[in-house]
Amino acid sequence: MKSVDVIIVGAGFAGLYALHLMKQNGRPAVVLEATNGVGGVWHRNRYPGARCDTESLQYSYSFSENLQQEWCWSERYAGQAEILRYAEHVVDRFELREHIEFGVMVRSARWSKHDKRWTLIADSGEEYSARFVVFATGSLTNPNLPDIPGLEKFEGDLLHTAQWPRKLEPLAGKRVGVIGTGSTGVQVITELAREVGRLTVFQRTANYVLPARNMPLTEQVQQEWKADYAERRRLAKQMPGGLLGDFNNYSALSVDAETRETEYEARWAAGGFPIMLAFNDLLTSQTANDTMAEFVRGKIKQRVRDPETARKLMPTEFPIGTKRVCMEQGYYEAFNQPNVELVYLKEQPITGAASNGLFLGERLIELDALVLATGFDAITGTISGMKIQGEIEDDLATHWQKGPRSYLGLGVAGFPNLFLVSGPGSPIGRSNAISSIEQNVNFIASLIRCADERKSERVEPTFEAEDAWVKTLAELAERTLYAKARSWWNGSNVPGKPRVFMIYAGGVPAYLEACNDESSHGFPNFRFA
Ligand code: NA7
Repeated sequence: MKSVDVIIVGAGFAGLYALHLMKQNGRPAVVLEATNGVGGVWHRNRYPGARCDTESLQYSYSFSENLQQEWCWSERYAGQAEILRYAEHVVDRFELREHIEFGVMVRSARWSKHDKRWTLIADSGEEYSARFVVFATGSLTNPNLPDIPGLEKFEGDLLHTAQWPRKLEPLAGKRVGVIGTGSTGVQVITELAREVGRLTVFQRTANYVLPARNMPLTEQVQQEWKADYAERRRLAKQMPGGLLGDFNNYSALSVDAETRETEYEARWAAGGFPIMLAFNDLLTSQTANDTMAEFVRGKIKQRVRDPETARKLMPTEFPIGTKRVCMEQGYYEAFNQPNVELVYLKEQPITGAASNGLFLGERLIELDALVLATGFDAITGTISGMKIQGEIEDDLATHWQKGPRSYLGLGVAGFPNLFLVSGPGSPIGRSNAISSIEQNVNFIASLIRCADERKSERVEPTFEAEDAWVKTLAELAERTLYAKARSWWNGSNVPGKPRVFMIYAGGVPAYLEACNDESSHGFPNFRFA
């Protein structure tokens, strides 16, 4: 049995930074990674068009000023291959590779009260022992698959976007179907529309899809950022989503319709998430939200030529921003092409599959390939898929059966010396993922250091702190419109999953304050023993 101080599960951006920090702190650590490469979500999601929807100058590590200065991003939003190169560069630059074991799928973890250690067991039966375990398993890892009757009969290529094969016969000229119109679907549809013979898009719910306005990053822009990177990072932490943007801290209803329109137009033209910062009540007031939703519907109407297709593409079922808005570059124009057809599943449901396509009632849509852009059993799916047994009777999945429980999204009462990076209860999904990861990992590292200083063999949040945090999360979510959407943020995208808003909705500054309060007061809501 391999024995170390810290086991980190997952070699995505969270796992890599956790490893770097443990190494820097002189703590023997190993990363166990299920796949054969680093980069997590960027290793798995190799579908055509895969690209980050957060700007690359912000979607990057800040822990090393040298790294920030050296690395040059080529575009405003980096594509999958470039992000993967960045992850590889970090691994080499900080000499992490020798501490990563690839192809190790962790199946279970058991805490020994007697030894005060965790034992992790991999698929292969191999065992690993550690004092601390850090689950850096990502929030978008386990694919969510649609339940289509007879899908096993389909003989074409069946491809989930998060399990895209390295080698695939080109789809150019073929008949391809895509199910799903979330961020992934939007990207893959736009890309495939250019090359396939016939593309059928199966849409269950129309989404708000906003212009990304991707472009090459000029030397000048990069230099401006690099000249005061630290200050920009500091300011970003003061923004609700941890991303720089011009935030109007007043109501959409406090200005007249013309002013609102001008504001939306300017932000539409600039592209990116900052459109959601146009007013401070877009996610709390239905009336305010309606003003922006209507603006976006108007844009869709202008861009899609066929009125019937435009109608189907116009989102009406949930308030804008209550599930992650999607970023596009030519998405709506794809539907003006003669080779692209939109099927609105609420009007024409898929009734079954055949060896050569999908049935919509009597009609068979013949397909050579079917792309499932159907998202993830997000945030909790990967962790709940493992059998994690702490000190309480229930294993972690059972403990979370009615909805996840954690303190700060970082630890779970009854599971000593176990930490989560970007776990349920953290701002993941509503924040800059990499900044959140760095902050979470820094917190965990200082907690471990504190446990050592106090000569504690175990540390975990108290049950009271966990209860209070779960209550806070629910109260914060209740003040928003988030419950109105089906999304991976509240688990409602996966049939049977409890519908609980799993993300801290109080904004990044308030979350950071809660974490900083905790650490600056010596972690009063953690039990050291
Ligand atoms: P999302 O955002 O969860 O989107 C999944 C899409 O798949 C969405 O349009 C779903 O429709 C659709 N879906 C899911 N299950 C089905 C079934 N059974 N039938 C038809 N359609 C279905 O996942 P993504 O991968 O696009 O994005 C995840 C995150 O990655 C994103 O938020 C960014 O942070 C990056 P629905 O809307 O539920 O009706």
